[in-house]
Amino acid sequence: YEIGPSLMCADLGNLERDVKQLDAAGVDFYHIDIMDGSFVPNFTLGPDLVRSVRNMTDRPLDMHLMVDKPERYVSMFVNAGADRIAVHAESTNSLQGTLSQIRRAGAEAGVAISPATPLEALDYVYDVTDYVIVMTVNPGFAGQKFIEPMYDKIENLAGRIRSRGRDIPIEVDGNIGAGTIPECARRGATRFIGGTSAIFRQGSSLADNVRNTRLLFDQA
Ligand code: S6P
Ligand code: MG
Repeated sequence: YEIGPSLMCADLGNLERDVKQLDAAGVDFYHIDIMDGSFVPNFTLGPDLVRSVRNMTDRPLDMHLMVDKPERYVSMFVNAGADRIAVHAESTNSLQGTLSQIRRAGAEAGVAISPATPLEALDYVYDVTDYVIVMTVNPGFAGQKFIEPMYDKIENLAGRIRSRGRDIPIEVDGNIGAGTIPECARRGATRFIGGTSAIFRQGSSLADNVRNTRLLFDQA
């Protein structure tokens, strides 16, 4: 199991301090949310911040593009230092082409699917998909509540991947914490995004939060 903090939940005024502490605590990767105020009604981070984070850590940078027509920005984020780029199935008319474009640019290609999007959206792109992000909240904001039917969706997706004989990690994003991690893991998720519900919980240190989050994997 892997854990990746969601940097939109970090203290952006002290980002380097947070990243150093998280590196020392042994996180596996960093999740960076990109929003365009159109695909989702919010704004977050951008390529300049990705470039700064690239200079702070060697861990993989896992981009989550919540933007319309993400094919316009693939090279921008690869040049900024992204290792993995996930685009929303709902955000592009050319999902197959965009995933291929990400791979050609030298990054791993991910598909993110919003809660109401059926798994059939993935049917014809498994061969160009390196990982899937199952959104367990509606994209746009931190601090939301887990959408319960997503447990079945994770399990269903894990079965589809297995029946195709593929090894495609399932990443879960949204209210991932003590109340949801063990069940997500039991259903087949292997990568966990830690936001305000886990890594950035108030009242304890980042190191303690990372340690406590990892302990949850033992309950799976
Ligand atoms: C939401 C975004 C996520 C959030 C994460 C925050 O649109 O894609 O990556 O940063 O959900 O975690 P939490 O625990 O506050 O939901
Ligand atoms: Mg995200």
